Amino acid sequence: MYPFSKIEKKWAKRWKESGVYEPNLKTAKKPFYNLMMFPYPSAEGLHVGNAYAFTGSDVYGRFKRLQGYDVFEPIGLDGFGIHSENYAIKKGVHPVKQAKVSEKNFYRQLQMMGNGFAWNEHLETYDPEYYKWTQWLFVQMWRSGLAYRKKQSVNWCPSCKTVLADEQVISGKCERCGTEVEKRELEQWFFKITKYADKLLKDLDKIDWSEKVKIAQRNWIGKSSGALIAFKVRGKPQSIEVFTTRPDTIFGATYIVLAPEHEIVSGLKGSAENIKEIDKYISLSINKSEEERIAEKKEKTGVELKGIRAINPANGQEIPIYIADYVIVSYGTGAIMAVPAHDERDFEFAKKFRLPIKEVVSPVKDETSEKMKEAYTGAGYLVNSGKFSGQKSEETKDDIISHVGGKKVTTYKLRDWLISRQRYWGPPIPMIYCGTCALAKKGENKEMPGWYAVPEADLPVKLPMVQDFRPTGTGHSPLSAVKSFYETKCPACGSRAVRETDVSDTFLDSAWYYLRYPSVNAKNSFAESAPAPRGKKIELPWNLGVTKKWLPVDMYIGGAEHAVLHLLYTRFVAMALKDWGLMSFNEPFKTFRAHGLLLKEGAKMSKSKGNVVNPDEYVAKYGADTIRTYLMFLAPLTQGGDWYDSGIMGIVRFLGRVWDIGGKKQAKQKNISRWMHARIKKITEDISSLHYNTAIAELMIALNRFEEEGVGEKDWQAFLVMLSPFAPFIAEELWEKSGGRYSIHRASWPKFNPLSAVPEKIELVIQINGKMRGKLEVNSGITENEAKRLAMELEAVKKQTTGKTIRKVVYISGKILNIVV
Ligand code: ANZ
Ligand code: ZN
Repeated sequence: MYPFSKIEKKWAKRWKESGVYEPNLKTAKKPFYNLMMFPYPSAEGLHVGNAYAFTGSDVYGRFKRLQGYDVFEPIGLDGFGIHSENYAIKKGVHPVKQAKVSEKNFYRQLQMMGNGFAWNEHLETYDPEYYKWTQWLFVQMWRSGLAYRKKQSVNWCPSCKTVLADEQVISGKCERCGTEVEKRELEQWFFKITKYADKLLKDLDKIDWSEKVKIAQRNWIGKSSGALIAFKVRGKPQSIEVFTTRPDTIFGATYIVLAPEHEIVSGLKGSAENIKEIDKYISLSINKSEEERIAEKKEKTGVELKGIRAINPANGQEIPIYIADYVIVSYGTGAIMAVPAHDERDFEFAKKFRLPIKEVVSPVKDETSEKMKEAYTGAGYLVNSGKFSGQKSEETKDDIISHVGGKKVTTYKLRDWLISRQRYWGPPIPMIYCGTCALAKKGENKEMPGWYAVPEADLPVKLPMVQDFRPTGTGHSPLSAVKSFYETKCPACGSRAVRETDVSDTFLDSAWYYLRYPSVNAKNSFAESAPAPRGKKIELPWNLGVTKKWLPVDMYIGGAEHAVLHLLYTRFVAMALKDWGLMSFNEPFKTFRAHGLLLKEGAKMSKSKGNVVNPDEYVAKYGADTIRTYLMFLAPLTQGGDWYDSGIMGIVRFLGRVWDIGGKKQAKQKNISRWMHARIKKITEDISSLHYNTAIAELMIALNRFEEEGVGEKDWQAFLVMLSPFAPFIAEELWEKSGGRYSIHRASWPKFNPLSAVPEKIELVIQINGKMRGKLEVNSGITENEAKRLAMELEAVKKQTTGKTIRKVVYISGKILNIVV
């Protein structure tokens, strides 16, 4: 093996000293902001999955730099929050102390991987200089009416002992620790992300993001257009309002279903004949999680309100009323008109409870089915629908809504962002509650008397050092036991007041970090137009000139698992900042690509399986260049890859051969060869589309040829430049040897002439046992396998090889293929 460890040390030092990766943030001519999701230290060190993602992003940044862009590739740590705190608890170390250890270790590893980071602009979310602005952001949300406090049934993780936002509950479990989430009735802080539901949805069409992430966001926002329709209750003053997306099916509504928690139930059940049965059903179902209740496989359950009937407003028919837990109280109105003929859930329920299934939409005009075997959920022609029969279902929706006196509405699945956490390791929510003002009904927001934001000038509200930092489980943060922290004065009347003791969600820290990087070392700007205090000039967390130059982010790479978490929150915050006049764009990331998952021999890496690859160990053994190239060679970046220890040797040999050729003297050469133009074209296209694996394969083909035929200096230097995004250290070393000017990472990407890049044709001689049996005209870049495949198709070869075993195939690149039988 070549002396990688000496080379890697040497160049890492030189790069840092000469600032090759530090663009001039004020004067850069062609800015390109290349960002990767910053890591959260929730473990001993960098996971090889992080190394994979970061290398993938770094290759792109290096490619752009070589193409003449001023690339800015910053890095930091998302070190505040539950993930880091949970790790500290597990280790039995105070999070303040653990943060220092993690920071050192993560930064060492990130440097070791050879990424072209602009280290001068690093940031850590637990730095008071940073979280001062996270708190500032909270204050602006409050002043603009986007932050509010409300008592509500919320998600509670009994293990993390805190509430969670809906986005942080994955299949009913805590996103951080996997514990089953419970419901608790608590007063909490929320951000009104729902105000932006429509914009968040519409603007998806304007951004170049991985399609699967866009789809996930669309589904999460869950816009649906439907109607509210009232069903009278027979002989009672009440009526039941349902939400439906299919008003066209109303003639087929054969019963009503209420969610067990629906408020009308308490008023109605008194007149039912089976109160006991109803109460029993309700108490059983309200303890189930939503996830469990709407699971498709689950058998439908429910109970009828016996003796009570609703009236279908379309045809005056009396229909029964049920309570069933497949209807969710928080969606729509918490009540539905059930149309078993055209809705799968209703169909199943009707079968079980022997309720009438009445067909009202038929795929064929004027035809009805004998007996329905399953719900027909498509569009078609109305049947059994009074004067509407015969019309197209899609076209009658509006007419039917007005016929029954309904109202058109749009609903969203998206809920407001629950932002408070009953934990220690986060930015204290910068709010103060004054009891005196509350009694006098005074405050900054009429609906929440007594509440005041901490004035901007008093930020940050520093997180105090608290020995007993562990979550309490009482619904209050550990800060609620720290008198010296929470006792304060009312900013309005000066009376004794208390601070909010919850901290904010980690995802608020990461919702704006990309804005801060370019301004870490610049002077902040002032702006007139923040939400308030009106008319005052307020300081911003960033410099407007620098922000304008560098943002929005040009390329963002990260995990798809953040689709409806970080990637949604960030867009919301950007839209709010834009509306406040503090930013000139709505969308933070022009292009986003989700990288795939890195597996270990087909399996997901996990501590419990003991199959986690530690990048340190491998870099020490093979060097960062080899590990980087190996990772990128696995598959296209967006697909992920499968790590096999045995696969590394292929790259070890490849770079070893590169090293050997680099040690030889290159022949004089004036221009890049025609053959090389074709390689350059392919590699340029492959890297642009994140198909790094095939770009590397192309470099391997080139190396084969160099070994067989020698290489001129121009071709060799072009090769090194194209290798440098993957293997930056060895490329720099060999570049220097070849007489290149420091640094290769500021050199120019080789240009290809599209005409020259047309593959050259060559003549390949096909031999059997050393005897010529034919000739093939092929592209000069042909691989051995491809040549073999074509040769086997030749009649002469077929004749000579049928019935015989092929012992070996000798391929002399671009010249001879000899088959030994
Ligand atoms: C009658 C109907 C007939 C419906 C039909 C569907 C098909 P999306 O598209 O997800 O918005 N629904 C309404 N509120 C509900 C709740 N709280 N819990 C469970 N289901 C609820 O779904 C809207 C449809 O889901 C609504 O339209 C309603 O059923 C049901 F052939 O009304 B539909
Ligand atoms: Zn948890």
